[in-house]
Amino acid sequence: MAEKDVDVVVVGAGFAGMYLLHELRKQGFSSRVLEAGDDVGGTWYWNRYPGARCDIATTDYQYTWDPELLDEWQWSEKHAAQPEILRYAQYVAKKHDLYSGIDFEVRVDKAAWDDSAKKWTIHTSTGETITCRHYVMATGCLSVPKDPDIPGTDRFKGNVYVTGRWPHEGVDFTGQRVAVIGTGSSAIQSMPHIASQAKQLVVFQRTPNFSMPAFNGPQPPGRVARLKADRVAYQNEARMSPTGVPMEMATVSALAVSREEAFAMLEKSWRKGELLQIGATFTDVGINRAANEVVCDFMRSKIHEVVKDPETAETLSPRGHAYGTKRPCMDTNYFEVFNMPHVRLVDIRKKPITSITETGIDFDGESIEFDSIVYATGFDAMTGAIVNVDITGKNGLTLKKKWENGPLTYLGLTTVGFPNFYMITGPGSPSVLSNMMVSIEQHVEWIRDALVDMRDKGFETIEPTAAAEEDWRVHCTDCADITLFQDTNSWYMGANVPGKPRVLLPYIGGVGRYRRICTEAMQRGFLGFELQGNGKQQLNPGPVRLMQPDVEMMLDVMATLELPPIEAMSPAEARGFMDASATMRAPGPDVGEIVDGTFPGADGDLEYRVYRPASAGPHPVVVYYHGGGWVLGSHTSDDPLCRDLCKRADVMIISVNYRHAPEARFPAAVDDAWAALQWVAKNASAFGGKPDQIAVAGWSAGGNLAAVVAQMARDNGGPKLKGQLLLTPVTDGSRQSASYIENGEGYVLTKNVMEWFWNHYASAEDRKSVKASPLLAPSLANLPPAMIVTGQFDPLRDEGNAYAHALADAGVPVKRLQARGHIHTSITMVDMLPSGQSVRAHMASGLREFFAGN
Ligand code: N01
Repeated sequence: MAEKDVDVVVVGAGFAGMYLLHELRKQGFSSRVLEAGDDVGGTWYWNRYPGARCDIATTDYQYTWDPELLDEWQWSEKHAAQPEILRYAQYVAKKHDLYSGIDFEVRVDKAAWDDSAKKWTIHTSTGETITCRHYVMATGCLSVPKDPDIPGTDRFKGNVYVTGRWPHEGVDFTGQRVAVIGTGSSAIQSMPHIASQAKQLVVFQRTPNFSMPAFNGPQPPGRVARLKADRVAYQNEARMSPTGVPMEMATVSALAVSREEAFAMLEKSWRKGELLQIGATFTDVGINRAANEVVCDFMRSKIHEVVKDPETAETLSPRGHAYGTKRPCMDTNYFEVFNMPHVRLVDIRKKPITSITETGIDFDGESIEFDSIVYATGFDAMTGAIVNVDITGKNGLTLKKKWENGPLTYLGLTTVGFPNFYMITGPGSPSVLSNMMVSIEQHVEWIRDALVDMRDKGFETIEPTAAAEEDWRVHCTDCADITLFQDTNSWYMGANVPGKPRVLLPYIGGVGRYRRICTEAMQRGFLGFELQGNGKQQLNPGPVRLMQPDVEMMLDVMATLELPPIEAMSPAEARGFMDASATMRAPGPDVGEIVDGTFPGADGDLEYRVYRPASAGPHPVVVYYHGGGWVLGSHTSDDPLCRDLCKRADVMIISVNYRHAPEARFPAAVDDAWAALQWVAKNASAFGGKPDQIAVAGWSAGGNLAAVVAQMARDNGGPKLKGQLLLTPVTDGSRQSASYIENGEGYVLTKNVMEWFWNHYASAEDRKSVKASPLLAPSLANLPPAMIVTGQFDPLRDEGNAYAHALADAGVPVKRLQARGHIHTSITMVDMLPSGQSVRAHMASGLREFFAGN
C-alpha cells in the first residue's frame, strides 16, 4: 500500500525524477514519484517520432552518478536515437530498482501548501490525496505540446500526428500524401524518414531554421579516450563549462579575422558535428550582430550548396534571426529532402494557411488533400508543464497568477510564496541552454543537499526571500540584455505561444557560473533563503555576488593567462605591459575628427588629443584626465572611452597628459592637470569649442585629478565649470574603506596595486592634502554639478560613493550611479563588454545635462 504522507513528492520520472528518487532513498527520505506515462524516460518516452535523436553526443549525455554505467552501457552511436536512450533509462531504472518507487499513469492535478501543517497536499488524476513536506516538479522543459493554433485543426478526418506524442507502435507513411507543419528540431529530424516513405510530402514552413549535419557514426574516439582516461576531470570540465559540454573555447572575434579565415574556422567547427561548436567558434557570436551575421552567412552558404533549386534554397535560408537565438538544429539529410521530386516546400509567410479542412489544407487559394498531417509545432516550453498543475502557495496565491507576467524564481530552483517547492531545470536556470544531463544532476544534488541540511538542523521549511528573487530577476535580465536573444521570436522567449509573456526563460549566464552561484548560496548558509522549523528561524538575505556575465568571462580568461601582478613590476615594466594590452583591445567608435598636439604643462610641454564630434560645432568641451594610478597611461590610453563619450554625448573631449610618478611625484600631476584646464579654457574657441561650456572628467586617478581641479577652479576664480564626471575616482588616500576589504583581490585593481600606485605617487603625509584626497576638503560647497560612477566590485567604490554623499550634503547637485556587477576597469572596455554600454550611455547623458540649457 503506497504511503499517503511522505517526505517528498516528485512529479515526473524522466532522467531528473529517476535520479532524485535514487538520491532520496539513499538519504533515507520517504517519497512518491508520480508519472503520467506508463514507463520511465520522460521526454524520451514521449518523443518517439521517426529520427528522434539526441543532439548532444552520448559521451556527454549520460548519467555520471553511477560510474559503473560508463563500462556497463555501450552507446552504439555518437548521437543516440530515442529507442536507445529510452532503453538506457529503463536499464538504469531496473538496475537501481527505481520502478518500485514510481506510480505510473498518474497525473498531478492540484497541489496546495498548507501553512499550518507546513506541508503540501497533492491531488492526483486517480483521486488519491497525498501529503508531503517537499514537492518537486521534475516535469521537463519540453513536455507540453503547444496548441497548433491553426484554424480547422479539429476538422481533418485523416490521420493526425503530433511529434511530441507519437504512437508507440510507430507510423508507416508508405504511399501516403503527408503534410508536415513546422520546421523546428522535431520536423527537421523526422522529415527525411517521412519523405523516404511518403508518396507526396508538403512541408509548411513559417520560419526557416539553421541546421547542421550531425555526421553521426560511432562515438568520437577522442572524446571517449578523454572521458575514460580521467572520468572525474572530464565531468568536472563539463560541469564548469558554459554549456555543460567540454569544448574548445573561442579566443577571437568573428570580426577580427578576414571573411575567408572566418569561413575556414567555421568549416572546422562544422566538421566536428557538434551542436554547440559553431556558436563557440568566435567570442562574440552571441552578443554582436555583425559577428553573428558572419556565422549566418556561412550557414546559409551550406544550404545553397545542398539544395539544388536556388529559390527553394533561399526559402530555407533563415534571414530574420540571429544564429543561436532560435534553437539551432542537427540533422541527417534534412536539406537533401528538398531535392526529392515528391517533396514541396510552402512558405506560409508568403502563402498563409487559411484552414485545415476535412480532407487537407487550404492555403493561398490552393487546396491540397492529405492522408496524414504531422504537427511538429513545438511546446509550451519551460513553464507549461509547471503551471498546467494547479499549484497554490501561501495565502491562496497560485503559481499561474504569480507568473502571469513571466516566471519569477530564485536561482531557477525555488519561488517566493511557495515554501518547500522546487523545480528541476526550471525557468531562470541554464536548463534548455545547456546539456540537460549536467543541469539535471546539479539540481537534484542541490535539492538533496538542501533537504539533508534542513533535516540535520531541524528546519521544516525553506523559502527564498523577495529580495533574493528580485536580485536574481535583475541578474537574469542583465545576462539576457547583452545577448541577441530578445530580438527573436523563439520559444526561449515564450514567443511561440500566443499570449505568453515575452521573457528569456532560461538563464544565459553559463552552466559553470550558475553552479558556482548555487553552491555559494548553499555554502554560505542558504543565502537568499529563510528557513524555519521547531521554533527556529534562519534568515540569510545574502547577497549572492552577481557580476555582469561578460565581466566575469573576462576575469576567467585573465585568470587562465596567469598574468604577473602589476605590483611585482617596475613602473617601466608595468607601462610596457599596459601598452601591449592596449594593442589588443577594440578601437571604439569613429568620431568626427581626432587632432593631436601639445600644450604648456606646469613644467614643460605635454601632449593632448582632441576628439571632435561629427556634428557641426561649436561644441561643449570636456577636459579629460586618463586613469592609470598616476603612474601609467597617457592622453591616448583611454582612447576607446574618449571616443565613446564624444560620440554619445556629442561633446568635444580634450584628453590631456600629465607627468607621472614615480619620476614626478605629487603634486606634479595636479599642477599639470590644473595647467591643462587653464590652457583649454583660454583656447577652447580656437578648437571649435564653447569657452563658457567646460566640464572636467576622469577615470580612477584621472577622476581624482578632475575632482581636485574642480575644487581649484572654484577656489581660484575660474574657469567656471559646468560639471565634473568622475568615473570610479580615487577621493581619499588617507584610509581604506570597507570596499577595499570586500573587493581587494581578484578584480584587476587590487588593494595591493592601489597601494603600489599610492606609494609611487604620494607620501603618507601628502595623501592627507586635499589635492591628493579631495574628500578631505573643508568645504565642498559651490562645486559644479557632479556625476559619480562607481563599480560594485571595486576597492574604490566606497570612496566614490563617499564623495558623492559629501557633495550632496554640501548642496552640490549630484547624480550617482553604482554600476551593478562591474569592476574598476570594466566600464571603460568599450566594444568588448556590452554590459558597460548602458553605464556609458548614462555617463553621456550626464555630460549632456551639464551643458543643457546653455
Ligand atoms: O519545436 P519548435 P520542436 N503555423 O518550437 C512552427 C528540443 N528538441 O518540437 O519558428 C505554422 O522548435 C514553428 O514556426 P516558428 C529542442 O530544444 C530536441 O521542433 O514559430 N507553423 C517551428 O518551425 C527544440 O528546439 C531534440 O515560426 C507553426 C515549429 O513549428 C525543442 O525541442 C529534438 C505554428 C516548431 O518548432 C522544440 O522542437 C527535437 C503555426 N501555427 C526537439 N506554430 C534533440 O535534442 C508553430 N509552428 C534531438
